[in-house]
Amino acid sequence: MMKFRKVCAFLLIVFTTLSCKKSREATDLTREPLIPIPVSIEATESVFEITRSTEIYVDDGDVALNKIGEYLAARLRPATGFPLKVIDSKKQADKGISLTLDGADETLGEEGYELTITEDQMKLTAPNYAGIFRGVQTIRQLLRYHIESTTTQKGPWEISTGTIQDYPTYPVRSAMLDVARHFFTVEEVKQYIDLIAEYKMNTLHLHLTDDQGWRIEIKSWPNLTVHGGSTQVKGGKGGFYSQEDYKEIVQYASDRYITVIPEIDMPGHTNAALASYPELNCNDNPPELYTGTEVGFSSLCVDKDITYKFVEDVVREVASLTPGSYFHLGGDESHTTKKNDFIKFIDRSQEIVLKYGKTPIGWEEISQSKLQKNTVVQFWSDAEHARNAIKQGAKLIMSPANKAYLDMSYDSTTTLGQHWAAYIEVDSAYMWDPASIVPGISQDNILGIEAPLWSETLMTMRDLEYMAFPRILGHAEVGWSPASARDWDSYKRRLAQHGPRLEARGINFYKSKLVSWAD
Ligand code: NGO
Repeated sequence: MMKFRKVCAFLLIVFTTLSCKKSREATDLTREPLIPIPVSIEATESVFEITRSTEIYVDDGDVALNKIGEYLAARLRPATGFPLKVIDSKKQADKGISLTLDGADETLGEEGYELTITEDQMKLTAPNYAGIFRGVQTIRQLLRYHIESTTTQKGPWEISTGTIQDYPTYPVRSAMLDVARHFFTVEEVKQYIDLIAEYKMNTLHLHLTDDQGWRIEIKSWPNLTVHGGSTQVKGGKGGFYSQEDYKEIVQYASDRYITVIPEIDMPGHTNAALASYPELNCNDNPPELYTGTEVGFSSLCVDKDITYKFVEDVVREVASLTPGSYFHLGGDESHTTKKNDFIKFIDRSQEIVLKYGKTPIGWEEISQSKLQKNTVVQFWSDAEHARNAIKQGAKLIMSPANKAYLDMSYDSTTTLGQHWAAYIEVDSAYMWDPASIVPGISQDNILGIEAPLWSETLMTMRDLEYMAFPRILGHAEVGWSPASARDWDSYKRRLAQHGPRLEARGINFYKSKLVSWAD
């Protein structure tokens, strides 16, 4: 009898232990706080667990996949403390984490992916590497926020089971960084790249030149950086990227499937260049370096031949360092350039950009000139310019200043930023639809969105973070997720869960009172 009881007790323990695995608190993949919200999620209400013995399998001999596997492992190793070996696998793996292009659904497109999670396996498939990289960001967000810690945390590392199918609404989802008003180092730009990558953004627009500073080395015009890069707003010491530095940024971005768009702002916003080379001025008289924050007072001398030699040298050198297909030629606020001169300048500059194999982009004012076939126009405030652009068949990047500008203060108590366009609280930065901003312009006319971070008032990385976070998460979702899936209440709930995640990464973000931040 005693023996029978012991056996029963033993069986009970075994049974409870086994059934525990299945009956762990019900999980629901559809309720995970993902940002941007995926196109479709189906839940199967069980869990997959990353353990000490989990391995990451990638297609055999696929160097790019192996690199993404290592990227994922590097993100997960510190907090889990697990080895997470990346393994080239000859046949499709049926356990652990698998990253594969094999059998992917081509209709997912350039950046789409499918993530299938069962109790035994988490399988990420995509027709292209960019899709795998975006899907990896989803995996990171499916784990508890402790995964962002740089020191070992207590597990378990569970992920709800089910299937996610996902792809972006707009092909361009960009963040702009103004490194001209205040200079930011290569390391700081890399940090920003890492942050935007996590939210599936795919473009970094670098505003490399402005009145207050020229930040990219041009070997044929060295004084641009020697003199023109030597200061910044309020007279700090400024700085610039050597061509090697710039290449390093471009490579770092490209490793994260992010394209860099360089901007050389012309013909206005050029005081730093005008101060560096007398011959670029109509009167050959160079102005002093400028450390204020006014806009619209400078212009290259549009009638001089040397101006176009300058433009061509700069475009040639920067284009040769830039693998991405776009070159941003600025074109905003040339208030001291006569309209005809402006048009003449933009016409010639577009041709120069095309000559060096790049597609021109310019701020909305360039739609006053004759746009080349593929020239892209960036809307920021004037609906008429945007409509002129689409009349000419151009596509738009939408950066409405009163929604997408990250340098706008949150409210009247924000000590950083400006508010000429609006105060932009976290809800306002989320509740906008690129296709409804300008009457007469629809989704078909739009290539994507961009959230620009102008740096007149921003001096440090902490300043940048405070203005960008959490608003940039909202812009990332506006660009990625279908309008039908976007909803402030759902977003607010998900964003609340990102608070601890941002904190774990040490990001100085604005804790808006509109959000009930999770502890
Ligand atoms: C404007 C201006 C920039 C300023 C920014 C500040 C554009 C396209 N040009 O936007 O030079 O830095 O506002 O918000």
